[in-house]
Amino acid sequence: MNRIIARHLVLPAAVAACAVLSAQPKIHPFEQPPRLKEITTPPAALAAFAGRAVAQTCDPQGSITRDGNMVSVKLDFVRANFTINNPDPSDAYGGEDPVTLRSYGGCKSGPVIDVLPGNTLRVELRNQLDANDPSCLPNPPAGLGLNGAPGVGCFNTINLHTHGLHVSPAGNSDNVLLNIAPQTEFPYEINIPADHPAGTFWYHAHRHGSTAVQVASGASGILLVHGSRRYKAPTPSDPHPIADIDTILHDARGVPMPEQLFLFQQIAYACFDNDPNFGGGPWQKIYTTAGLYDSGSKGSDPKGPANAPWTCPAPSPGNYVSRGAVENFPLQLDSPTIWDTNGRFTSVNGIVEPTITLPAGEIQRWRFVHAGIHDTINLQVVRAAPIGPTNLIAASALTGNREQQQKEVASSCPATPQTLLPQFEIASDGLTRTRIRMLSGKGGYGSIGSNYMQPGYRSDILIVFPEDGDYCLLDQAAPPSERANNGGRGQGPGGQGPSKQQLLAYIHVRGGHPVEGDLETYVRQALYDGNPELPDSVRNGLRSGDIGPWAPFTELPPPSPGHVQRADFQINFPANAPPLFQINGKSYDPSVINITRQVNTVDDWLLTAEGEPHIFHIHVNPFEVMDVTIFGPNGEQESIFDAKGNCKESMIKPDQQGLVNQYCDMYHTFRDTIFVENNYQVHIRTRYDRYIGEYVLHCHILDHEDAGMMLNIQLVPDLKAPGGGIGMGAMSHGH
Ligand SMILES: [Cu+2]
Repeated sequence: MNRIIARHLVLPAAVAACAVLSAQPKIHPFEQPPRLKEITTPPAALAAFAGRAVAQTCDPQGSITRDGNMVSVKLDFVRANFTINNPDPSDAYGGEDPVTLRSYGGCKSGPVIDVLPGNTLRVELRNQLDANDPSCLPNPPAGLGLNGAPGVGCFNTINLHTHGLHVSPAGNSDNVLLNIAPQTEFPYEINIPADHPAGTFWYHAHRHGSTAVQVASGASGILLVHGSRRYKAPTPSDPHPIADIDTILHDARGVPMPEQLFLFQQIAYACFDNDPNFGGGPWQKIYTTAGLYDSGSKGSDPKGPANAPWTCPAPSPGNYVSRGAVENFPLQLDSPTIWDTNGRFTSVNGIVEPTITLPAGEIQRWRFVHAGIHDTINLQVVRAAPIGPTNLIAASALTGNREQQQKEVASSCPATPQTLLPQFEIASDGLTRTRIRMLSGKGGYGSIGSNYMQPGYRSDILIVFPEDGDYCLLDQAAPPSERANNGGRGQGPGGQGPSKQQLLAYIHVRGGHPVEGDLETYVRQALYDGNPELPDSVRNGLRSGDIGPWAPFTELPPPSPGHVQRADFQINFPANAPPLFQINGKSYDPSVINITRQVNTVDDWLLTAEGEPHIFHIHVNPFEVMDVTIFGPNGEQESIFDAKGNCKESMIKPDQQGLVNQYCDMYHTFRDTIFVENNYQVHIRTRYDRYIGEYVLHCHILDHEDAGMMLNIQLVPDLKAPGGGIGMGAMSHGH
């Protein structure tokens, strides 16, 4: 590791000369998220993952024990002290901001949990937070809660949601209606069915009212279901045998493609002035470059503290600056533009702008998880300008706050059709696609090389770097006219981004072997060459991008007539009252079942959003994206897709990141989370497979969810039977 650092620390003279404030930029090597200590030897199917020695600088609190199909995880939920690197040279802490955050396991990212289909995942969740929780009082102090949005608060009460897993939502399983109070332990038991698809999933806090505060603190981790089911030929009785993409991602000798995990977090820490003489209690005043930001200064002055980057001044006698924390919902989370203005960086496995080093010519599997709460990440991989005046990317040496870095990023990481590196997406939301989707700068519809990720999304890509050089992993900014929040009507600020460019990681490609020619052909040929045991027709399919045999789902049957549900997302602004965050005209009421459906039936859903875009997520079952339509000039609906399922050329603008583009290549794919843009209608279909119980659908902009944008849905065995098939029809629960 030291050698890598030394090699890239050679700074061009221009940088060295102006780097007065910080002696030299500190390089932060890319790290995988931490893994828990394995008490037992993992089974062979996991040895390459769970058993491997991954460089990690944080040992999470807890452990994993495996006994046959039983996987027992001990996991502590704690308030942990650590630092988050800050590239701003004026940072008072020398580039390492001290923070105190709620965390699964005590590290910046939750530990990775590796499981197999058929495993029973037991999680002994120990909530070690302080039982004295002022945010849980009936009338919490001003900032700790959200006036008018009942339920926001109890930031020390948690639970555990396994996002994307097809498991029971009831009892001790993936039940987000549970409240695990501080100083209690709870045994989760999640039965992952033997026919569960392998893929990239994640877990996060989901207790209504504290979800956003906790996830914005980093309370999330990656959950991988690894699969070893090899391709089987279809038969009349089993026309689509289950097979895992994991089994074909290797070379001809069986050496697996190296795999990297990317947990993107948007940790919204602020340093507060916690003057004990201030009557309103702690967590009311945030330090910014424009003075203190509090509920009284939450105005619209563009130069005021409400719109200034947050800072962490050094403590001194007479000032009571806190460590970085996420404690104040209205100030830190409840604004569509706060992630733009607060100056914080999207981190990768807890590290801001880490440096990845890898060889040319090596095909790697990168698993992306968007664990942020709020803002779009528009992922691009871009070849750095080879001879910049400063060559900051080569030196891993960008300094400055986000604002200051933007100019450098734009010149060092120019995104053009020539510089964009293709991403070959093999799975979206953890579920293997039927065809490899190429995101590239070269030709074709939607081909702007961008991988739009909304909070909750996952994307698995294959990537290969053709030659030595320096590259940028970018969250690319969209021009104002194409920002999600604009709604196509020229209104509003650029909330829910991506409105400001950010470098997510430096990529240094050194050694290996250069790739001549077309990367798509190279990747497809590698899959062909790596799997000589497959039947010729299937193997030839790989050479044309067909990975259908490893996709877990085939087309859903149409629903019975009348099986149409709606989810209309809307923020309503009543006079003289706080805004109401609603779905279908209702804010969340934990005591009400909003929708009751029968298990093993199929529904179509129509998703819409008004005013600003929202993100639909439903638990337990994935859905199939049937269509996306847009209002035509006369109010009629027009599909964005042509007859083949490709985005219509007339709908997209070449070389730009139009809003339509993020839906291109979603036609008839399966997902569990989807962006719902203003003026669009998203048509999805889902089968309520296997599991009964109560669970939720909600906006995955998590401050919206906490503020009320969530519904309860109940699945029952039989809608026509007494009690929906649950209990005795005439059963009385009273006395
Ligand atoms: Cu929303």
